[in-house]
Amino acid sequence: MKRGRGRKESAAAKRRERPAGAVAARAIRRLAETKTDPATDVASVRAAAGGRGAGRKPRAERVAAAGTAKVRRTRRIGITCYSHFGGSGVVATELGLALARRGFEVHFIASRLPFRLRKFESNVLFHEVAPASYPVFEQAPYNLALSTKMVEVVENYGLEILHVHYALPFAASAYLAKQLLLPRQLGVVTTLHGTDITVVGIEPSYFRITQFSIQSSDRVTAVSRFLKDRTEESFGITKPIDVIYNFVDPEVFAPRKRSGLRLAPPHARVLMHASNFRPVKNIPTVIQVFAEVRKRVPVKLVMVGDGPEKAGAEHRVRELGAERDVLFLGNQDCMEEILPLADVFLLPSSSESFGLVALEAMSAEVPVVASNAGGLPEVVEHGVTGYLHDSGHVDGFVASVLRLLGNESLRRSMGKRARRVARERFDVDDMVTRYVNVYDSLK
Ligand code: GMT
Repeated sequence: MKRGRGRKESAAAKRRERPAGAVAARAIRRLAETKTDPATDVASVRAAAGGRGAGRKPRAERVAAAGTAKVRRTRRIGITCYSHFGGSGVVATELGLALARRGFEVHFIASRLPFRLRKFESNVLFHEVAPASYPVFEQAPYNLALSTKMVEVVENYGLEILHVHYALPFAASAYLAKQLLLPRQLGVVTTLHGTDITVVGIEPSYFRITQFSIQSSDRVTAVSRFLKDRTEESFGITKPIDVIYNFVDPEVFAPRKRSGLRLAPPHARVLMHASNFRPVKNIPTVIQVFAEVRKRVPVKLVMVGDGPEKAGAEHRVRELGAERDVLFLGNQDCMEEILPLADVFLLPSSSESFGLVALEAMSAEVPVVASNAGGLPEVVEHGVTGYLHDSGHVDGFVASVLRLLGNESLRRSMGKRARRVARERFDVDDMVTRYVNVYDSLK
């Protein structure tokens, strides 16, 4: 590559090193302020944020206290995740935003701006990984460009920790970055999300590298007990794995407000599904359940998301002659506006390590009818916050959906219990505190 072109490209790369959101100057001013604040220590921040040892204050107060409490020195962390639609990217982004509000300096290192990074937050910067292409490459090696970018950001910004979400290939890239940086110490935390363990990680072509990079991470977390157990069984991982559940902000995912938004006429009920339309989501069952329910109750099916199974689902809906009753919304990033419009949320996955969208529905007071696969029973309690059935048990799903749609007081009371459980067991502040504890244990 010619020198002149290299210089031009590195200028372009510098422009990509930008704080997320538009108001870069404000972010930089805030960064400068936090960096020089010598006053107190991390424990007081944790206590202010409602961590262990802190009296349980109202959430708004806890967040405000966490945001204003002073830290001895700013902690700098890199977060790598998939930026496209998907639960692991949502968790990584919401965690990063919450850490920034607690005074961390957060550096997202990814192929593009994570889709949920849609609000401006000072202390949050974004570094784009752009692998150079070359005619010899069959595919540009993203993993290597990622390791290189990780090294660069750690060195330039003094990061102490890299937290990667989804083992493949991010834990391997972080391992390589750590080796390249020696003797400098860098903590690598890997969060396992689902198919990195249950589907793709166990493929013979990835098994050994997945196993090695999990075992080599300094700390490993999994989003459910199911996923922790499965990781230990499938990969023989011997190092401790902390279970930190996914979380939801109940102030964001809240019950339906009186608004003009509507997905169905007043006499019809709304059955909703949202996913990335991959085979594990069991999309044919969603359509089958809807078709059966529709024979008995006026109902609209709202399908949110996109993926390989969507075309087949659209085809099946046309075969049923039900186009007018099914709305395929495609990918949407304002799920907090859409989920509360559902009467029942349906998630019949054949494999699901957690089911973040089910939790978001619960937080919005929508009862969930789901499969009992993987970690879903840790989120949805059968007969309390929704109903669980084997993923192939169409009649069970139909009966549960009809029971809820036919009894408004049952539907409402289950919805309320679902929201209470979401608040009490999966609160964002509690889970973020648990991640901070993991970072603290690296010292
Ligand atoms: O593992 C995947 O399929 C991708 C991943 C994602 O990015 O959406 O989904 C997993 O992680 C989510 C966040 O932790 C979990 O809520 C999903 O249950 C999990 N998906 C599966 O296990 C199929």
